[in-house]
Amino acid sequence: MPTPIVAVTPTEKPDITQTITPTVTQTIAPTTSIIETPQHFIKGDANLDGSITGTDMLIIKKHLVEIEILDKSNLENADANGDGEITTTDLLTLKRYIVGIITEI
Ligand SMILES: [Ca+2]
Ligand SMILES: [Ca+2]
Repeated sequence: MPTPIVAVTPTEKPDITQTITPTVTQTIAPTTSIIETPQHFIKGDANLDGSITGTDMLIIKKHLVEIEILDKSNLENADANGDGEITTTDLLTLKRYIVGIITEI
C-alpha cells in the first residue's frame, strides 16, 4: 500500500529579512609626532635636572672616584669642557660657573 502524500502548507513564513546598518564610525587621526631633541642636554647638568648646581659637582666627584658611575646621558652633560672625558677640569668648570666666575659653560 503506497504512502499517502500529504501536502503541507506553511501557515507562517519565517521573516529572514534583516537590515544591517553600520552604527560605528571611527576616525583615526595621527595625534603624536616624534621630534628628536636631546633631552636635558645642558653642559654641566650631570643629574639631568635642568640646572647646574653643587649636586652636579657631587655627582661628578662620585663618578671620578668610582662610587657612582654615570650613564651615557649623564656623561655627556658632565663633560663640561667638551673634551670627551670626565675629569677634575669639568669639576673646576662647574665650580667656576656656580660661583659666577664664568657665566656660561
Ligand atoms: Ca643638575
Ligand atoms: Ca671634560
